[in-house]
Amino acid sequence: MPVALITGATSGFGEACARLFAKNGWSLIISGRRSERLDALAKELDQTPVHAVTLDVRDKAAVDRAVAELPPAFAAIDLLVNNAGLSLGFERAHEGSAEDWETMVDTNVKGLLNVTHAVLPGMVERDHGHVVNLGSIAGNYPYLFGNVYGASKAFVGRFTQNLKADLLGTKVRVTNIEPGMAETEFGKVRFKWDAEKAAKAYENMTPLTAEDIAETIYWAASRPPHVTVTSIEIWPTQQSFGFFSIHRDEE
Ligand code: NDP
Ligand code: 8X3
Repeated sequence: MPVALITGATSGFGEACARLFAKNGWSLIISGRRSERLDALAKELDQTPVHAVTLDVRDKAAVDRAVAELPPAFAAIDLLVNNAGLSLGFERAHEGSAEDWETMVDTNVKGLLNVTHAVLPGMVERDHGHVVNLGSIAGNYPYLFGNVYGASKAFVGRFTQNLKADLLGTKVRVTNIEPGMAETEFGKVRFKWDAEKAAKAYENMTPLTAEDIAETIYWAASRPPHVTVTSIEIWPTQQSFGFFSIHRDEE
């Protein structure tokens, strides 16, 4: 059975990926900070071998320990879905919170590096594996209030390309998935659990779903070994460059 490590499996894309990969016969290492959600997901997927690890990706020592101490059946990771991430706050840069900026960089940039650093050497040693990163359209195009979040996702895009360069000569693949607006807990986190504001962002448009993204990740991961999908932008039909429905009220 192939093994996938999914970060941020307690919600949204990560949780949908866990369900889809389980359905397709994968073993799973699911991780996130909210243990009770990991336990519930493991229970739901009771036909699937699941190893649940409560983990904050910002804690490098904990990430290293979690990967070093994997039970033997889960130790050879075939697929890493570097999904844990967040956007915090939605304001112009000169009004932004330094603490929010630091949390975004620590999670979306350094957290993704921590997990990659712990997992990638094993993949190269086995000459087999796939790293799927969660970038965003926010990393490719600027938009109002996107400042640090978009920059953190631009990092993910370029890091993915540079991994591709470094991995030439190995059979390890890398992919950057770059979604537009998808309705998950992401909006609630971005608006600090102001549910009304979060919902407003999706007013008069049909956002992507977590399942849309899980299917996209699954498609990229299930191409034959000689095919690497380096990046996929996936947009809601009713979103376009620089557009958020909430801007109409903010400006
Ligand atoms: P959710 O908020 O639904 O899920 C985010 C996940 O990340 C949660 O499981 C959360 O788990 C985890 N996470 C956050 N911080 C940490 C941390 N420090 N350590 C470990 N896990 C953490 O959002 P989505 O599913 O929508 O987002 C997933 C990824 O996709 C993110 O990287 C996001 O930036 C990206 N993305 C989202 C888009 C969207 O519109 N929804 C579009 C484009 C990209 P827990 O809190 O339990 O730790
Ligand atoms: C999140 C997608 O469109 O909110 O990465 O920037 S968007």
